[in-house]
Amino acid sequence: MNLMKSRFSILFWFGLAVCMGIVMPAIHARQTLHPMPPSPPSHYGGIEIRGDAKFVIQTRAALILLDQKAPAAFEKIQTYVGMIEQGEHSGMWAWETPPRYEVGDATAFFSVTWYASTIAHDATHSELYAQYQAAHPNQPVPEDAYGGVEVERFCIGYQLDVSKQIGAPQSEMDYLSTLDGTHCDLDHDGDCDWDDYQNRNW
Ligand SMILES: [Ca+2]
Ligand SMILES: [Ca+2]
Repeated sequence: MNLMKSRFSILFWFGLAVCMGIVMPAIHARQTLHPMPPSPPSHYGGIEIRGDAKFVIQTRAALILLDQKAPAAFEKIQTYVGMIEQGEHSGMWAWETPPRYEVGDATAFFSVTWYASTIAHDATHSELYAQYQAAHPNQPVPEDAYGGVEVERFCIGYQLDVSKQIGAPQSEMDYLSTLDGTHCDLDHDGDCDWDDYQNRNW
């Protein structure tokens, strides 16, 4: 009887351990393969935020920081960015209604200050697009009106100003100081086009 009991108990624990061993990695793999489900649309200051719950929390933190520490930049963002959406890469879709800043996780979760500064950077691209469009009604907006090396330099300069205002770490400002406006030309063929966008790891 005692022998039966201990054999049962060994088998029981062995069985449990085996199950745990199989189930836990399976749960882990499932979490890795499928991101969190999207949250219902969230808003901050009139800007719609779309993505999973972690992304919404991080985006709100970045917008609150801008609202409190860089109010002029925040006002520009409210004017020229209508939606911030979690995506595979980061890019500003200035010609959409409303203008949409798509953000990859590498950018959004690097730090709240870095993320906030990129929102200010991309709002500047959108502002340039909208300003050209307002000045030239019913005309297509040329790419160099809101993109290209000179525009990138301008947007990076603005991003650096905003980084200072929001108390970004020195390392982030040092990094921005090293950029010369060609960071978007990932295949080094002299332009920043769709091929480069597809190659972005940010
Ligand atoms: Ca290129
Ligand atoms: Ca190209």
